[in-house]
Amino acid sequence: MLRLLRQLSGKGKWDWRFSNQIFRCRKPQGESFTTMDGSKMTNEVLQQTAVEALRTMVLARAFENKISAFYRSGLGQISGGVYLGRGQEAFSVALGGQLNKNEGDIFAGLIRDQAGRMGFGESIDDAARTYLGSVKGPMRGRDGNIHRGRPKEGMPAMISHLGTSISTVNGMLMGKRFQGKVGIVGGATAGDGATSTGAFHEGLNQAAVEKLPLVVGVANNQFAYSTSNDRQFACEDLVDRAIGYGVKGYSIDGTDLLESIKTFYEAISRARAGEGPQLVVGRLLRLAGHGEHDDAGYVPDQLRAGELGKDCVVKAKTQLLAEGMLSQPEIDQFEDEAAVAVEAAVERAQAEPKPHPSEDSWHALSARHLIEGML
Ligand SMILES: Cc1ncc(C[n+]2csc(CCOP(=O)(O)OP(=O)(O)O)c2C)c(N)n1
Ligand SMILES: [Mg+2]
Repeated sequence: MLRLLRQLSGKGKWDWRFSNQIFRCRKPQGESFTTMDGSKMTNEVLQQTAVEALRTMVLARAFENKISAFYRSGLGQISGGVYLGRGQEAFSVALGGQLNKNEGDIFAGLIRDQAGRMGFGESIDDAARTYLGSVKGPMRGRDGNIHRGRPKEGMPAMISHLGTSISTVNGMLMGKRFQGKVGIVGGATAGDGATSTGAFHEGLNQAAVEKLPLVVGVANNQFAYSTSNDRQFACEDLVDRAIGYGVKGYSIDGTDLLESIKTFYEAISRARAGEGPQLVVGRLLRLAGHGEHDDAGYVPDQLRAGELGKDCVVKAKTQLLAEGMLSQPEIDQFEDEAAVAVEAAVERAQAEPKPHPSEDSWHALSARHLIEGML
């Protein structure tokens, strides 16, 4: 890892910053990697994005494994439910990790988007504090799991997992448009089940009509809780719907990190260039239950054993090694760093106070403290 850092920084091309126990690298400012049709990225950018994405995936997986272990222990550290993004990290980080928080982009992550959230810039402390109920968390210890956000920093809290994020991001993008801000992209995610809701249709239609710079990542994990694709929609591929909305559609293997990165790079570039909403549908499988209370016994063994059942983290490691993008010792270092970061964040959150049951006002949610930057 350090060798890689030295190699990259030695070329003077990358700005590595140390924050929240992880190095974050930024795209060099002022350089354009977009071709005329917005579809190509240089190999150097692909490699740098993929390496950072894998590191984020490893961290997200380690964090979620820890939270899952707490939940399963039954010792009461977690008062809400636990919902994992296991198996969906590649697709998630390919969107969240390629948006630029510091330039005003927006990312509305859902319950499967721990990797995307971290890729966008959510700190591991925000995640740990929310699950473990610390008052220092962005929801001040009141939210059991994933309805957390920092709207001022481009991370709206999710309302529901069922398609509502699209309208939320539309509103934020319209607000930026009215303020005269240009070149900003909003990313929203949805599941296959969410695409059947009115909220999804209304949101995507509105974005198309307004030609908003919106990128929607639909993680088709084959099930909405236990409802399979054949009970969910009658079109062959969800991407077929893009034509009906009048937006650009992409259908990809969502377990493939490099394919996901390249596709979202193109989609984000197009949205940023003013070409309106982009719909990316990724085929994958969630490698967990709907929540940790669900054993997912309804998922056929054949599906688990097939291509979609491949673990995207394992696949990405193999892929990046084969491409010569990084070495096994560097991957091992990612794992070690992630384990240390998770333990440290959990220890910090556990040591912090929880909301007081009688002294706290317990209004459901007040975003004022977030908007005013008081946390
Ligand atoms: C309006 C609304 N209806 C139902 C639910 C309960 N619910 C939460 S997630 C979910 C299934 C979602 O399936 P999908 O969109 O495929 O996402 P996945 O869980 O597979 O990521 C349901 C029924 C909800 N949160 N909100
Ligand atoms: Mg689903």
